[in-house]
Amino acid sequence: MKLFYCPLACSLADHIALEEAGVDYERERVDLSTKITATGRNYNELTSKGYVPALQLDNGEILTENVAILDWIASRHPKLGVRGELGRTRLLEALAYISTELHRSLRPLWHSSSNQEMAEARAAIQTRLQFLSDSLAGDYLFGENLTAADCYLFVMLLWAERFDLETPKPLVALRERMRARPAVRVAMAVEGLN
Ligand SMILES: N[C@@H](CCC(=O)N[C@@H](CS)C(=O)NCC(=O)O)C(=O)O
Repeated sequence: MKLFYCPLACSLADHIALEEAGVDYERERVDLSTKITATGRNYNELTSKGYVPALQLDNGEILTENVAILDWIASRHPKLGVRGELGRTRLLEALAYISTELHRSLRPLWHSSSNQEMAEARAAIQTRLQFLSDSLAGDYLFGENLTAADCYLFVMLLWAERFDLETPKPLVALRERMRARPAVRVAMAVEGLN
């Protein structure tokens, strides 16, 4: 299996989840400006979506979308999932929220946007971070154990830090807790982020 990633992109969430799962996998960097991978492949031929992450399974199939990839990893490595009858649904609920509400809101900060777009984005992000902070069930989103949703949230918190966004204290603590985890340190070191 091979993860296609770009440093500090949202694919870091999947990178961390694979490290946390302790699986054997390869990774290949993608230059998003040229769409050429580290081995010289045309990334658009791998996925016409042209964005990271993509996870190539051992049978050659390509998975895309953070929600799907993180859910796939958690389904195979239940320590990254949520326990209980509604566990998978709750995990998907959190992944969908992070993807569609938070990740999406952060986009204007990465691209040249008007002052008004920036201000609206910052306000939306603050509301959504507060919601997530209020829903923390312990050290992590679902309690004392890290799940695939925390991997995704962590990347959004790194971006919030990068753009100097006001972040509720419990989420700052979660970010630092995550940053100290050996698997996170490995993924970040590979991406040149330490
Ligand atoms: N819907 C996709 C969006 C992924 C996405 O936004 N990837 C960004 C990096 S965080 C990217 O590769 N952008 C480059 C591009 O779109 O050309 C998902 O949730 O996985």
